[in-house]
Amino acid sequence: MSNKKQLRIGLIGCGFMGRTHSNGYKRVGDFFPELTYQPVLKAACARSADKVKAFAEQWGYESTETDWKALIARDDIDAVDICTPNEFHAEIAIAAAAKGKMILCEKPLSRTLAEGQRMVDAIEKSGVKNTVWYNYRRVPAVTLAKQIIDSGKLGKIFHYRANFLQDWTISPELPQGGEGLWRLDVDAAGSGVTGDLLAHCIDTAMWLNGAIKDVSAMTETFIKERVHQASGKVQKVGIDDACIFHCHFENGSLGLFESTRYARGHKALYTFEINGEHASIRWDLHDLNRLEYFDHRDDSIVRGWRSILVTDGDQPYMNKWWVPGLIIGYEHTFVHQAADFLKSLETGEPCAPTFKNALQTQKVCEAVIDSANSKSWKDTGAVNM
Ligand code: SOE
Repeated sequence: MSNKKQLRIGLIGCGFMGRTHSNGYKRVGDFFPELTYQPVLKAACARSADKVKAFAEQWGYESTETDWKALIARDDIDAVDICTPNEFHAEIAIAAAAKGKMILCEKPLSRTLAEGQRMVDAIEKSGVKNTVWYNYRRVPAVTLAKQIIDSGKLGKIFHYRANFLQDWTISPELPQGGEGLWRLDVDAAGSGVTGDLLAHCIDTAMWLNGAIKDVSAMTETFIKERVHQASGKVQKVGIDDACIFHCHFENGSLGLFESTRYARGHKALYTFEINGEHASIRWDLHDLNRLEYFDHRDDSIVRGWRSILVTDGDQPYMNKWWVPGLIIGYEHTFVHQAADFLKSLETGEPCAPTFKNALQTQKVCEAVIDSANSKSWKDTGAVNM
């Protein structure tokens, strides 16, 4: 009989993200045995009864629901995990907060800033614990980058550069809307690459380098019309297929960000580089265990880019896994976030990024879209948190 406290999870949305989060909950107790809380997979929810049943059997959920309102009404659910398309985040989160449920929400927080603000207001009113799954913060090499920057090793930071490149929407035959393709439908997603991919880059950037003050952006929609899965009709495409923006950070550094789903050959290439007065750092999702580091203060005869394989026990999260030299992957970032959330229940500390943190990212996303539409610089209103 376990003496752990239970965190009874109700997960809504059984797609790709439902799987990543479920895997996080299932693994966390094995690798973080010191935690007082353990997740219990109480209920999974999706509109299709067949789909949710299969999902629950596959991942070990005790029960199923086909209506999220029924799920959040249940007394045996402590925390609601929102893995739905973006269009449902606000409605579910606000209702769940009113019922006093903790909320773990998939990124981006919301489709628009106004929606995100309503979500923040709701969790502040009810005081429920909350977090948003910006999982790349919890790649050990990225967390190490944060520690190195905070230690001051880079000195004054001059430049922040990030890319998130994909190529999966190049075909004009691809419909918009519906399962798997809601990311192409502006009503469901809110925006295209800005909210889906750049949001990750912006979250990491503001975590590592502070608030983004203002932006100048351009967006492009290469395929202007696509068949909509719901109506079967050809409809205007409302999302941005590609977005490039530059910006000023609050700390005086310059930022350059690019994201597209039209970079043939790239499936999910997330990279960033930061250049400081003394040192630089760069990271690449496709080699996620490595952090590249250059320090100008090194002796000139050995000076050069170091490739740090982040697998040692004294590097972030790695004492939880195997032995030095053995690597981990994408799925581990979700285990780490689950662990940090459970830990935050013990300590009473927030589990960042909270809704409030994620709202800062929404502010930048909104300013990016406004800037592109108006062809002008926009202040973001984002603050250091
Ligand atoms: C889109 O293809 C996507 O799955 C994003 O929605 C995720 O957030 C990103 O991590 C990978 O790409």
